Amino acid sequence: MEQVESEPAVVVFRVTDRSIEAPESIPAGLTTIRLQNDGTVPHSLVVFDIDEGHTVDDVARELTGQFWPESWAPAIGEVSAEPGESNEWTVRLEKGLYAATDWTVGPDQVPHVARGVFTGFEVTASEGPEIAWDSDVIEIELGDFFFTGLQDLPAGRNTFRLVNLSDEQDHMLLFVPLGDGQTVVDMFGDYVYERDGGNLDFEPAAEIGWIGPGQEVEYSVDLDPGNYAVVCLLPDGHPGTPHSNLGMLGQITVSG
Ligand SMILES: [Cu+2]
Repeated sequence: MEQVESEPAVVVFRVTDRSIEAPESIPAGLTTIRLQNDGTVPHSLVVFDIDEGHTVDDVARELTGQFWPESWAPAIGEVSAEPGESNEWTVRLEKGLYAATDWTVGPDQVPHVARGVFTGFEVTASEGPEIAWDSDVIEIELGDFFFTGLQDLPAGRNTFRLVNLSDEQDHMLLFVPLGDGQTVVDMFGDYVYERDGGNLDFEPAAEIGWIGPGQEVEYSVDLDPGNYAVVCLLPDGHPGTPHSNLGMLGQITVSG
């Protein structure tokens, strides 16, 4: 199909503490998925692309925590946002069924899913021309267990397109500020996975969310000058060794 240079369509997912409001039907194509957090606590939004033969209810039934081993519904991205704020990523939606949720746990330790923060939507065939990916981006490949294309960056907004080359592993990238003289090995060399309950024991400056096997996504992140650890902390199995311990760790300098 012929491709045109144009901004992707933006679809807003309005997340409250008890619901997600979003269109029930979205045309296929390159789409910016925007989380608008209208709740009172931080929320994340993750979207699953459901294979034919499965339903939105199947996802609801199988979704028991912030891990997702089901290969019939890969995650196609995740963002988080503070109350009153928004965050977004871009992905090419194909015709079919999708589910969207906040699978994290609230400050009261209750999973947001249990309160109804879950929805399904259908992507329908598109009539219009196909919008091309932005060509002016930093390309990063994620594999088992490495990433390519990581580089020092200018301060401010940088846009990445990430491809997960794996057949079975989910991947993500965190940018975590390093202290004076600290290295990524000091911080994550023997990291022990402590994210159960949604709690991190460090403060990431930016997060490029959950990317299922074979998926391609585009994220923009804002970074201040400094040195950063760049890691994937998803586990190899559950429980399992963090991917950072298997090779998915790097270090970059952001210059102002
Ligand atoms: Cu990974």
